[in-house]
Formats: sequence, structure tokens, C-alpha cells
Amino acid sequence: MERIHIAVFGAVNSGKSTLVNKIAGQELSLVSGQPGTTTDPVRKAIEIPGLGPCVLTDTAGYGDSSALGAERERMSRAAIDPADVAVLLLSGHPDDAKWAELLKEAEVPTVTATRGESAESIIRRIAGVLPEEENKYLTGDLVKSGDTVVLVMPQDSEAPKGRLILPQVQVLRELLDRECLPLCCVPEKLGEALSSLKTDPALVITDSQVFKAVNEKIPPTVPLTSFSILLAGAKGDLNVYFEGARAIGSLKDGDRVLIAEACTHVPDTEDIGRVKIPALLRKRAAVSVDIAAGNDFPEDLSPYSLIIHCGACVASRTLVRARIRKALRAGVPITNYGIALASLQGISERLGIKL
Ligand SMILES: Nc1nc2c(ncn2[C@@H]2O[C@H](COP(=O)(O)OP(=O)(O)OP(=O)(O)O)[C@@H](O)[C@H]2O)c(=O)[nH]1
Ligand SMILES: [Mg+2]
Repeated sequence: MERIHIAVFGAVNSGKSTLVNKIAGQELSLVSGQPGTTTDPVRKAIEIPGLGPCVLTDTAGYGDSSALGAERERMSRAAIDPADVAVLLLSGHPDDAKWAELLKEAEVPTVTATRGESAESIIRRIAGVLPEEENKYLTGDLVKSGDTVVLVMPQDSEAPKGRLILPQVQVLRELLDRECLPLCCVPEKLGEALSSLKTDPALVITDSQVFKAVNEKIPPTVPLTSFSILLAGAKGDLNVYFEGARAIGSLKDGDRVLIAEACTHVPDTEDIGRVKIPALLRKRAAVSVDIAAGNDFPEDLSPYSLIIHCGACVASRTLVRARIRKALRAGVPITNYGIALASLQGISERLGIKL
């Protein structure tokens, strides 16, 4: 289950931090009579009785006329996309209505509050506007109990020391829950893994960086997918991404492509988003590539001909879907790392993607 992201907005000095502390039942955020006490968004993972595991975000809000006011408001706006629910504290500020409208446009379920309302009452109303949780398997209907599934997981210099990355752990756990028989190997051992089996596996799931090599080693009748495509389906929208991948074919010299990464890991020389995808794109056309990492996602998407989003292993479904909506509204095609790689390596047919 993903944590519920709750973000509190309201005018400067209206009582946002007081409200946050009330909801949290503890002192998360500094309260003072001095306007502009909260500067950068304050985030904390907490357990809220009645809601469960949440991430509660206090913001600087709006209406701060000091030198940094506009920057603080920009940071507050960036807290809208990851929010599953917004609490808008109304205080009679002239911008209250504008923010109610912003939240509505972003399609974030919103609870309005006023000073002095009890935490219990606000929490009850938050629970009332939460969207129903879709609890679906990453592996969907690709596998069933008893199926052998081969997982190809390169452990190269990009892999973290001593552990597996989250999508691999999630898929592995899910296969165990679904009573499948997972067989893990590095790409170099795929041949041996396959020949150790009495029958072909029901599915091969690979890291998308080695799609091509894996595809060449497995029988054409064995279904093939990638960790990143499984995640893309669960967190984003595969149809939108497949449609977006078509735009790769029509990229022209001078076009701009936005690579959006949800995490802010240290860039590595073999980095997929910063190196591999741009290099493959540039084999097609002399495009320029911008990178947006973490919460940083451009307000204005109009300069871009294509957006390629990471697998979003650390980002919530809400954040990814908010970005997809923004891209669609701006008329900019959006796709995903795994699907872009499949398309760039000319093996999208193998994945059942019609481009
Ligand atoms: N009486 C009363 N005072 C409140 C209430 N909520 C906030 N205050 C007071 O209002 C002042 C501002 O409260 P904060 O919670 O820091 O407000 P904020 O919106 O987080 O302020 P900034 O971070 O500066 O934007 C403090 O002096 C609080 O004690 C309330 O419900 N009742
Ligand atoms: Mg505050």
C-alpha cells in the first residue's frame, strides 16, 4: 500500500503549521506569530489514526510579500502534484479562491478547513474524499500460481552495493505471494538458467537496459517484459506511454526532449536517463535533451516534442498521473524509459507494443 500524501496549503501566517501539528498529533512544524515561519515544504512520514501510513506536508503557502515570497509560493505549488489530498486552510485571503481553483485544475481532492476545527473532524473529512485504492498486481494477468518466471537482473556498476533495486524486490515479492517459481539470474547466465528448466518459463522479466540481448537468447514464444514496463503500467498509463513512444519516430533535428526522473540519485556514468536514452535518441535526430529530477518538473511543457519519464520506483502513482495529465493538456507526448528503450532498440513488436 502506498502512503497517503496529504499537503496543507493556505495563506501565510494563517495557521497551516498549527493545523499540521494538530493532524499529526505531534510537533512537526514550527509555529510562530511571525509571517513566513515555514519556508521550504516540511514533509514527514507518519501514521495517522483513521488514515494509516501518510506523508504530511506543511507548506509556506501563498501571500508572502517578502523578498522570497514568490519562490516560496513556487515551492508550495510543486507540493500539489504529489498530493493525494489537499487541505486548504481558508482565512479570507484574496488568493484563497485562486488556490481552490489551482487544486481543482490539478484534480487533487481537497478538504477546506478553517482555524479552530478539530483534528478529528478534518481527518474524517480527508478519509471521505480519498480515492478508492486500486490494489492491482504489477504482473497483472501475465502469471498464475505455479508458473516459472525468469528474472534477468544485471548487477553492473549502476546497481547499488549489497542489495537489489526496489522494482526487482517488489516484483520478486509479488511472484512469491502469487505462488510463482521465480528464477533470478544476471544476463550472462540466462542461457544456463533456461537450460536448467524442463519447460520454457511462463514469462521473462528483464531489466530494460538488456532487452535486446535477452530477446535474442529466449525463444520467440516466451512472453517478455521489463521491470520498468510492469511499473509503468501500475504507476502510469501504458496506453498513453505506447502512444507517446510513437513520437520517437518523428523526432527532428533541433527538437527538445524532456527526461523526467522522479528520484535524485547521484548520476552514474552508465546512467540510463542521462546517457543511454539521449545517445540512442541522437542516433535518430540531433535533439537537445533537458533533465528534470526529483520534484522539479517544468511548469511550461510547450517547448518539448516528447517527455520520457523514469520508472518512478520511488514516486507515487499520484505524482506520475499528475504529470501525465499535464503532458496531455499541453499536447506533448509522454512515454516511459522502458517503453522508449524498447522502441529505440527496435524490439517493441516483441513486447506486444504496436507502434
Ligand atoms: N487562536 C488561534 N490561533 C492560531 C490558530 N492557528 C494558528 N494560530 C496562531 O497563528 C499564528 C500563525 O500560526 P502558524 O501555524 O505558524 O501559521 P502558518 O500558516 O504556518 O504561518 P507561516 O508558516 O508563517 O505561513 C501563531 O501565532 C499561532 O499560534 C488557531 O486555530 N487559533
Ligand atoms: Mg507555517
